[in-house]
Amino acid sequence: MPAKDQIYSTYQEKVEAFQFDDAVASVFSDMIKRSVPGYEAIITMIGVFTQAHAKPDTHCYDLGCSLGASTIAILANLDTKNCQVIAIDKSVSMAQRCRQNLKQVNLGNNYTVQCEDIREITFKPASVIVLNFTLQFIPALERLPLLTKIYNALLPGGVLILSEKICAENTKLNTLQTELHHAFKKAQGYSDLEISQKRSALDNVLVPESQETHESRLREAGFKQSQMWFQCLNFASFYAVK
Ligand code: GEK
Repeated sequence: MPAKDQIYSTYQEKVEAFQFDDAVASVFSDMIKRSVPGYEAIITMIGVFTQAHAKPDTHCYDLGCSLGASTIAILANLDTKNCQVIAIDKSVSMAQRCRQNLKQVNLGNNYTVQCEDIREITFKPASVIVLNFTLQFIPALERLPLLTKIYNALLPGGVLILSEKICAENTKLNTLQTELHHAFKKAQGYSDLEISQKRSALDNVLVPESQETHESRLREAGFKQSQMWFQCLNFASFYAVK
């Protein structure tokens, strides 16, 4: 059983900006499952996309890997020979815990876990690149340069899976989706206090954008084909093929 997320359960005089520190890393598996509707379905599908797109003598990237849930889905579904999986997270606590988790699941040794900023890495030729709820933490102006680097790193037929919290351009729909997301969190056992304190902590840290913004940026980065293949309330995942 993963440790229960109780980080925002007691009243905080001043809620600090959200950080991926050790307190968060130690409960992250529980936190993300109870906060992101459809998270587990997306992880399963990352395995399916990997089976369809991973090619021999290439690399698969999990950018912003946290505890390695997507990395594990990739490794468990690699039928291809000589395909190296690279999991990257800039949080020291996340990268360390990810290494421990990967050792435990014992899915071979064709992977590395790197503690780095994904904006600064040099990509190797790739067939699968996963950004599962990570782009939303990158400053808005740095998102296109990162997606362009990703497009350039992908080989023809390679895939980017991009999952994000999104906002609706229609204000009424946006309010409704936000309310329903909070209702989802309450149904997962979070209190009103936890929901509102976490929301304050994420303000200006997690910056969501609309479906339209994501799709036009994917085009600008070079992707001619992309599709929003998943949506549950204000959480979505896109599939873009080079
Ligand atoms: C999952 N993908 O379970 N460079 C590297 N890592 C970063 C950067 C950056 N510039 N910015 C943020 N991160 C995972 C979940 S969580 C999503 C991803 C969430 C890392 C950050 O440290 C954190 O571990 C992760 O991106 C985002 O499938 O918390 O909503």
